[in-house]
Amino acid sequence: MKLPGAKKVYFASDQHFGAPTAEKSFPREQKFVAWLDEIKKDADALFLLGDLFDFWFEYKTVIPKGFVRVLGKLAELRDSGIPIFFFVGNHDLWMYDYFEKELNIPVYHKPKHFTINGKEFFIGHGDGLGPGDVGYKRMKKVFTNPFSKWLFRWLHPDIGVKLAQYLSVKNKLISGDDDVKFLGKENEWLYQYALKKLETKHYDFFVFGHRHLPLEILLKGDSHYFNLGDWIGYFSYGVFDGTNFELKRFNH
Ligand SMILES: [Mn+2]
Repeated sequence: MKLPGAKKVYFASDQHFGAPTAEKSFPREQKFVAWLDEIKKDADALFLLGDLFDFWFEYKTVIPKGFVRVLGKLAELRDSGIPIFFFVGNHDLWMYDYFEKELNIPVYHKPKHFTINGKEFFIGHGDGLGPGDVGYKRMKKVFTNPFSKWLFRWLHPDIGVKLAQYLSVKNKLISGDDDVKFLGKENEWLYQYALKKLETKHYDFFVFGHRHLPLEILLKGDSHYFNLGDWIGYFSYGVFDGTNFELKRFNH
């Protein structure tokens, strides 16, 4: 996809709204809404790279309660003409067409190549890419299996959503092993993944979330891998000004 004239493009991921409880998540949601208000002034596009919700599941006619402020603010930005792109994370992969129909925001289930102002971007949440993460990859097969999704859909939402919240917050089953310590770039799966990807095609920027750790790593030549961090402890985001990509933190 091409965004030729985009000179101020924002990226954020891993807000995990709803966790650990709705009450505790609320100040983070307010902070994120304040950030959206801020970027509304000059954003040419906004990329949300997944795990916006700690758990999200769309039934045919029902969505989970809550998140009204962030959904409303996204609607406001979108309605004002700012393109928004959503990549699902491992916590909100059960998205269907609600964002597309209600908010006019396309939802991507796989990483995608974008050309923005002449720069080549490879963008995604980042879960399950590269070597390792074996436990999570096994769980992802269960989560995305049509039969298990069908079974879950027929559980009453009061039970299903409670169960999923339990599995996410208490059990960490949805996350897999999310170790937020930096263990050197050689041990970063997404670094290895990006390096491999560069062997077949040139990209200027690989932008992922999932890691909950803001990272800027030089790959090869002038190709970089950026990880957006999160909105739990870092309140970090990425901004592309048409030439350079930079990680920043929102201090409100
Ligand atoms: Mn996450």
